[in-house]
Amino acid sequence: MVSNRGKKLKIICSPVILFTIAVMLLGGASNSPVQADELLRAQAIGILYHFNPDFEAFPRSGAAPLAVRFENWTNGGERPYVKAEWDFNGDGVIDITLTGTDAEVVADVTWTYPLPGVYSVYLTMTDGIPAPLGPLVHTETKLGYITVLFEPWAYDANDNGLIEKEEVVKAIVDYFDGLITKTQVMEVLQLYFS
Ligand SMILES: [Ca+2]
Ligand SMILES: [Ca+2]
Repeated sequence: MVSNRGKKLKIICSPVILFTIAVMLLGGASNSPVQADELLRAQAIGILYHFNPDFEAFPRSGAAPLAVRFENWTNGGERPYVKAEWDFNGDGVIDITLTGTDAEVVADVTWTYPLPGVYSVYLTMTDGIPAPLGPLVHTETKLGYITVLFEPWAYDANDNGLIEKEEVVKAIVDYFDGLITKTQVMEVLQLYFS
């Protein structure tokens, strides 16, 4: 008897059923305007679904070009997750979108940063709550998360241990394109003259 009751309670406590009950209760309470309904819906979802997108990067700093692997540590919400959208350089443009199975959505991704700088990273996750209740879409923001350092030897394009004229020219062009600083182009020039 006791274990049966426990089982029933467990079924009743599943997020989808709890959410449905909450919407019925909240929706039946009044004939409130649409905006208030939306607010109640958002509150009910917030209470019933803890959805927390998260990630970690390895490594978080190093010389350009820097290849970084990102692990998706999202938890909560309703699985399977349906979409992961990564913006690795904080410019508002999604660089990689993952869809498919839950495993494919949360798969590791790798991004190479060609240029020095400090980059913010955004991960937007879409979970699997069916319409009209869902899906939930949440974004995890890590400001200034990746630091890509300047390495003058990166201009040794043919990897022969010498900075040659055409390689210096590349650095100077990058400087005039605003990709590297004056100090950085001077570092490349020093290697050329040394
Ligand atoms: Ca981007
Ligand atoms: Ca060279």
